[in-house]
Amino acid sequence: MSRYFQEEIECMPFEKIKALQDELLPKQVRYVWDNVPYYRKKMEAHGVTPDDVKSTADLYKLPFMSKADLRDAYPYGLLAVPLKDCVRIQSTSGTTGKRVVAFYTQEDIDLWEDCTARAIVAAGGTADDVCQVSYGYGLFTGGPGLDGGSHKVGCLTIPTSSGNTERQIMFIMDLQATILCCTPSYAAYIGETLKEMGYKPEDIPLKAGIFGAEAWSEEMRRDIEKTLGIKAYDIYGLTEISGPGVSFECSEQRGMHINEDHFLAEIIDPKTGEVLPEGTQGELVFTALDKKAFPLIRYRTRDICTLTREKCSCGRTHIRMTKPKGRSDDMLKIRGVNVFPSQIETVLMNKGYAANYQIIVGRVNNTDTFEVKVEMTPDMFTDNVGEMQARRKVLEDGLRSMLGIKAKVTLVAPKTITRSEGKAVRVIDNRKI
Ligand code: DLL
Repeated sequence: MSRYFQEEIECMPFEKIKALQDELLPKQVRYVWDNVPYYRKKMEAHGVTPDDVKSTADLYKLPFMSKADLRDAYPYGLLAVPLKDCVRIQSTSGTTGKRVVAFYTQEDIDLWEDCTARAIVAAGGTADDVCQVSYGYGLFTGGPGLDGGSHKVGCLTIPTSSGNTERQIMFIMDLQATILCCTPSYAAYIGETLKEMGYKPEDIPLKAGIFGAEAWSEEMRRDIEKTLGIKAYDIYGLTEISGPGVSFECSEQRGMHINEDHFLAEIIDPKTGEVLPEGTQGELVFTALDKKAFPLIRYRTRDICTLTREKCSCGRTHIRMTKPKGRSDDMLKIRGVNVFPSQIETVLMNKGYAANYQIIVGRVNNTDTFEVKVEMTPDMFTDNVGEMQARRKVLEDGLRSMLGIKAKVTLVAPKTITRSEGKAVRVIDNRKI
């Protein structure tokens, strides 16, 4: 068994996990208070000092951090070590222009790569595997994160980065890649291209995929698994907290285990900030328990999911999070109704379409317009008007029953919606509000 199945940590009894977190949290709060004046001011304004935090039971007393804090403190305001101790930055585009820049010491990078190594091992990876990393390399954490984990597991790593799909396929086939790491939308595109090139699932050497960085539905998972002849594992993470590997799926494929020796998770009501009991859906909040350079406490992710500590047959005891439905800031409010792109994806895929769609929202005479552009698969494509109308109606009915509001469906010819090599852009919101 690989040394990156860290059984003594990953399968710790709950009481031990709790004891570890109870020990780490007060230390980390004191560390941040001592080293990050921005956070110290925030705590003072909130009327709390490190003396008030004796265990995880006191977590609720601490103020939240959000993207707004990262923007205010940009670029160095949240750094807890001298810049000379940092060895790397990673970055992600912020929603309002300013980028989020996260800093890492070598220790932070080791911690992060341990997490992605655990994810690769949970997907069945060993030193015998050939792991193709088709997430973008560079400022995005996907490429560097999985690359580091793949090295730690001892896989032969193919650092293709994203893009140039024909070259991706050449390496998969010529070097007999067994594990593919990329966004689910790019995996679907690679699968579609392989199929067009005449490859059947049994011709493709891949056995597993580690796909994340964006919301994807169970239906999309099944579709990718079928096309590539693999088992597809979800992986979650965010730059602010380290990158991919904050949580990952095991062979059960029923939620992602959060690496609780490093990250403490809570679910809160996004409106009131109230901490919600296990099993309730809400916004995921993370505290990094032992990061050095960029140690965030109670960071609001905006991701909506639920947590469960139900026993997992893989033996891991770390708490599991459900697939995030999408970010609360990706959620569309259309005619007053909350709509997640992933709900639309579920309807389309259940009706036999691939995940090639676009959601276009606008506003005419103070009323929201809502159109879903859906690409037909080549075998559906026809110029028979009656058949097209019937197809459209099936989708419109399905969307209405899923969402409770009417959408206009436009069917478009195969290959007319731009494919994504990284995170897919599914929503075009033309409302200027
Ligand atoms: O996307 C890190 C990552 C890279 C995760 C590769 C997995 C694989 P950011 O660019 O900072 O980091 O974006 C983080 O992406 O808050 C979620 O909204 C979304 N996200 C990440 N993983 C998943 C997932 C990387 N498995 C933001 N399912 C997060 C749904 C995900 N959403």
